[in-house]
Parts: sequence; structure tokens; C-alpha cells
Amino acid sequence: MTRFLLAAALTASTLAAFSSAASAQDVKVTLSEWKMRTSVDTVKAGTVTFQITNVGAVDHSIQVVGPGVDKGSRQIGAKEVTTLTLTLKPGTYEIFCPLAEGSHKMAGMTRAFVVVPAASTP
Ligand SMILES: [Cu+2]
Repeated sequence: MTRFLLAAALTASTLAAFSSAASAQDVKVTLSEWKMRTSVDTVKAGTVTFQITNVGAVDHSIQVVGPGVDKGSRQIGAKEVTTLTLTLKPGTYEIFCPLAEGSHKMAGMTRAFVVVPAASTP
């Protein structure tokens, strides 16, 4: 019985992974002193989940600013992980760490990020 339930759970999660692949987009963001790396620089318009990992030694955060959006993640402690899900329209965005009155951004924690129309290929 336990084995059967496990198999059923695996099948369900595999199906969920397939069906969400077309619409949901994940962007991995890695924060450290004083860098910000993203797994991609371009995504399609729609729902984007930023999976943020702070590999640094001090707190960081991200702020996403672009057409109609000015949203931030929670403050992320050293070695912590968080996510931020946003609905993004086509345009050019800036992602940066807003902590310490902008000094982290000034030190290099900033990236440009492009959202293209959903019908096109990034
Ligand atoms: Cu920071």
C-alpha cells in the first residue's frame, strides 16, 4: 500500500512538472557580496518565479523594477533561500539589492533583465 501511494505521488508530481513547464518560468538568482547572478537574462511575459539564494555572509534582498512593477523579496539572511513570484509584462527591468540605502546596488548587486512578448522565443 505504501509503495502504491509513493508511485502515485511520483506520477502526479511528474505530470505537474510537465504541465507547468509551458507557462511558469523559474529564474534562479544568486546573491553574494557584491554580486547578483541570474540563470537567464530574458524570459517571456507572464508568471515568473525568482528562486533566490543568498550565498553571501550578510543579508541581501532583491527588488524588481520595470513596467508597472516595483516589488521586492523579503530580506534574506546568509545562506537562506526564498522565492518571489511576479507577473511581468514585456519590457526592460532592473533587479537589484535595495539594502543598506542602495550601497549594495552601488557595489555591484544589480542586473538588467528583459521580458519579451509571450508569443516570441527568448
Ligand atoms: Cu545586498
